[in-house]
Amino acid sequence: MSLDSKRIRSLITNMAQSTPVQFEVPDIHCDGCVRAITRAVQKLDPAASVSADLATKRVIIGGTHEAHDYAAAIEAAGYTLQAAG
Ligand SMILES: [Cu+2]
Repeated sequence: MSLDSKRIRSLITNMAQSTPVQFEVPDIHCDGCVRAITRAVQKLDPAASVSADLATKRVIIGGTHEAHDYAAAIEAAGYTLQAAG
């Protein structure tokens, strides 16, 4: 899994920079994915609130890190992001 940070950055420019940040993650298909994404984000930012929703395939993160850092953490866990909204 290689991180395409340029692509991530271009995704982020289309998103609001304030928290909570919201990502659409179409690869979320079970509770295991929800847990994996939650773990990946909280490994980066233990204090973050993470709401990964199986039904809507959205991840909403409240925390102090930059949106692109959260995006990179989720992609590093093996999930592909789409711009939400
Ligand atoms: Cu899964």
